[in-house]
Amino acid sequence: MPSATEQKTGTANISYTIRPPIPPEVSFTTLTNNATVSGTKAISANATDDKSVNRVEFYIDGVKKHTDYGAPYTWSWDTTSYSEGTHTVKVVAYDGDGKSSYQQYSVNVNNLGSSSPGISEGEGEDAAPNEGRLIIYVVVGVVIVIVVVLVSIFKISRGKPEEARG
Ligand SMILES: [Ca+2]
Repeated sequence: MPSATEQKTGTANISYTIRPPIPPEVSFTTLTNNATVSGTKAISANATDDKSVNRVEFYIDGVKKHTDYGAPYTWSWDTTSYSEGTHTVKVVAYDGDGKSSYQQYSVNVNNLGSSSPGISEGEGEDAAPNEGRLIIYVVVGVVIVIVVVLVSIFKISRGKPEEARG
């Protein structure tokens, strides 16, 4: 049976390798671990894959807040709606095979401390009095000019009768 022999030979020569899907890699690009954040913080991630990255998801304290389907993978996190103190920020990248990987950092939300909000309030308090002072200076200046002019006119008008008398 020559055909059966051929089939056996053929089968023996076939070889191939099954490779498991390779998960993507993801990392924060603008955030550092244990960073202090305030206001609106831009969270950016770099994601790569052997085939293609499907999406990157952004999590705060384990709650998904945003999904970005195209690079650059970014999300603006409004930290003012979160309590002061430690929170976790996580980015998860998925590839087309459903494989995923993540990176997670701890950050310190500080919107009430001695950071930028306090400084901006101080600038605001300084700005208004400066405007008020400027107005006062202008008014005082105008009043002084008017008084000087009136005094001059008064002296002239007093001087004339004296000259007329003398
Ligand atoms: Ca992959």
